[in-house]
Amino acid sequence: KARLFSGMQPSADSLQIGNYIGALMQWRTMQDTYDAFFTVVDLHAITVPQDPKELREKTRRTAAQYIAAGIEPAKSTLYVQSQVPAHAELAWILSTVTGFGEASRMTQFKDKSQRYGADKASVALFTYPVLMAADILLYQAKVVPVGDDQKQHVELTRNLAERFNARFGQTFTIPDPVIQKDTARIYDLQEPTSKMSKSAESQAGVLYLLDDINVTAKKIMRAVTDSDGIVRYDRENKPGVSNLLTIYAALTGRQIGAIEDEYAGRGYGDFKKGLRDVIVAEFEPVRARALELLEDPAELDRLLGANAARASEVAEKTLAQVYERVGLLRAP
Ligand code: AQP
Repeated sequence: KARLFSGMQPSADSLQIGNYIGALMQWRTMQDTYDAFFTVVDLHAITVPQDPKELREKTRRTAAQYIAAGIEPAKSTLYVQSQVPAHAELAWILSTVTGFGEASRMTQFKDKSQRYGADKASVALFTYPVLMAADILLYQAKVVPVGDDQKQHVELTRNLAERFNARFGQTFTIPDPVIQKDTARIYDLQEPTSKMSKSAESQAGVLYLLDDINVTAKKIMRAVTDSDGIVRYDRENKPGVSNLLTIYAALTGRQIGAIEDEYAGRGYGDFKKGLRDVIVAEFEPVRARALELLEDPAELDRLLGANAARASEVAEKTLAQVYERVGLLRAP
């Protein structure tokens, strides 16, 4: 089986529907075909300030949502990044083959550093993509399913792997990003031109997996649309309605055209109610299962620890090879 790697940051109490559609749904099907590693990337989360107690809790909650969404720890390796030290170690080595200029071109850093202010942005936020490259390359992953916002980081990973291989000899597998085209990006319901984010400042336009179902329903009914009243996909001129159509299609597996036809002449109220029912039906079991798992944190921690040990075995092999190639003197 080919290797697959993907991960999410424990940067909020709950994941959002973009994480679910853009990542978890794909992971769920791909875990049958691939030798998959799914990570809660806590080292990435601390690139912006986190409260220590909350971070631990968010890490557990993120892992619980992976499982609740259908990632099976018996099938896939599901672990917490910081429990495998090789991630941080390889990131340092890779940073030595990363150009300052190429790192500066990463648009996520530009977006996020703007959010926090250039002075407050950490060096780690800047080198975030190098750590992500280490995550992927440690496992010799061939396949990396991500939303299209992460495509640039996977491109960088490929470049670093090729450069390292050329300089030090064949070491890393060159990974391919896997992006589901039409549903690659879900937008904020209140600001349908910005990507939906779990750590967004305003939660009004973010559909969280663990939100109370009534809260989710309200957010959908209040989603920004437009004044022409026609359920039609037009990303340019009707970003709100188009985003809702994307979500509808992704969760039901239906074509956008078929959904447009169904709601022809019926107005946004009906359309939103239909979408609300689809989302509530999808979220309810996931939420219930996640909350159930969180009732026994010791058991969850034990499971994650066992999976981290499995991940370490693979990661340590790659790291040992890298240290050897780079010429670091090993203890006898
Ligand atoms: N809006 C989105 N549409 C489609 N896919 C998305 N992803 C995130 N938002 C959307 C995908 O979810 C995975 C998890 O990403 P992450 O946790 O590493 O961080 P992110 O991409 O920055 O996600 P968020 O929710 O926006 O988190 P914060 O607020 O912490 O920055 C990735 O595969 C991503 O593509």
